[in-house]
Amino acid sequence: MTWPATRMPGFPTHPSPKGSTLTHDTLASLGWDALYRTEFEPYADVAVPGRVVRVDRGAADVLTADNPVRVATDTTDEPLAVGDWVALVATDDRRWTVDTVLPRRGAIRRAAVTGESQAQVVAANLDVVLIAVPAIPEPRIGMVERMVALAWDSGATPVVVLTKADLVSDPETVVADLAASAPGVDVVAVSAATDGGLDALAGYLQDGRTVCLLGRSGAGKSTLANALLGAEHLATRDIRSDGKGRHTTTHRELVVLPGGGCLIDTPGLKGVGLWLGDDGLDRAFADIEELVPHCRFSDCRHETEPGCAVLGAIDAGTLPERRLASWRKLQREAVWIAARTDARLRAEQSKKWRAIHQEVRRSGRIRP
Ligand SMILES: Nc1nc2c(ncn2[C@@H]2O[C@H](COP(=O)(O)OP(=O)(O)OP(=O)(O)O)[C@@H](O)[C@H]2O)c(=O)[nH]1
Ligand SMILES: [Mg+2]
Ligand SMILES: [Zn+2]
Repeated sequence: MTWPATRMPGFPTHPSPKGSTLTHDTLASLGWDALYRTEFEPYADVAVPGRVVRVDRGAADVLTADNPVRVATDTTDEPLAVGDWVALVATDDRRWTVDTVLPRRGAIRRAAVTGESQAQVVAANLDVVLIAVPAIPEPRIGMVERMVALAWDSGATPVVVLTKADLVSDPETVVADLAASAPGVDVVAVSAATDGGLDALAGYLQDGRTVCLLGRSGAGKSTLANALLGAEHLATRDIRSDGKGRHTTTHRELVVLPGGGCLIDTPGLKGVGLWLGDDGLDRAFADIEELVPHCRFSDCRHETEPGCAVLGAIDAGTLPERRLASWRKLQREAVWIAARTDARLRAEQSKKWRAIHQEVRRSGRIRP
């Protein structure tokens, strides 16, 4: 590993392409593997591969095998996301631009904001999502369930991290509550204040792996990231200011950990407007999904039907009623988000076609 753990100010803007002698070891530490190499093959003659570590308005920082570089992004068709693998080409004025974004293996996405049909990508190509849940105030289970679903949806493995464990006398109880709401998901208690539990995270942070921190504002994400970095690299909330409703972290950033692995810190998520797909929901509610095939009727709605295995488990006390309520709520939300996105997509398409028809009528032909 040759990359410094912190971002260097004043990046050189021009790495020297070395063609076939690229030090793929450095890229491997960032997660570059045989499949990416194959996907990059068509560009290999003219381009160098790199990983996006930070995106600003109009520009992004990209790590390449040689140098970190800053690239203009106003030429890319699709907005870049932190974690993207890109092919960079040199321009005439000896700068670099993004030629293509290699296919994303998965991403954390936020549902479309007003006027857009496309989901916004929070971070791409993740192996693990650490869901930061502070011990105080008392965890909101619904939010945790939602983030677990979101993480599964991204193709990554979620891990629930109880942060600020030093603030409660019985973190084990909170861990048990969280575990009940996240079946099949590891739950780890940590304290950045005492460094307690940090070694339990080491197993997830390995060379070549990408780990993303997710959680509401003030959950302790950047503090945890700094503890893992062993440096005060990321800004954290001042302990003296009450900081209510304020986001300390304002941009997403990928940092390379000294012990190996890439860590992405993100600004606090409010939870609403997160993109939810069916796959993520099915996995986050695996305890309910397992029961469904045992319902007497294949179209059981788990409401009043006789022989319903889900209601049976609630009666027997093996499934908390709250889980069924959460599942219903998030399913409704997923349906709503999908419908809204479809409607926007249709509206945009019909607008495009109207414009084309007008153009055809005016000029008698379709412009190339
Ligand atoms: N007691 C205690 N306080 C902590 C711990 N970790 C973080 N904090 C405090 O929690 C506050 C918020 O921490 P941040 O790391 O800035 O939170 P964040 O999740 O990055 O917040 P945003 O960037 O706004 O999303 C700070 O005042 C930290 O000092 C911990 O392990 N124990
Ligand atoms: Mg932060
Ligand atoms: Zn049923």
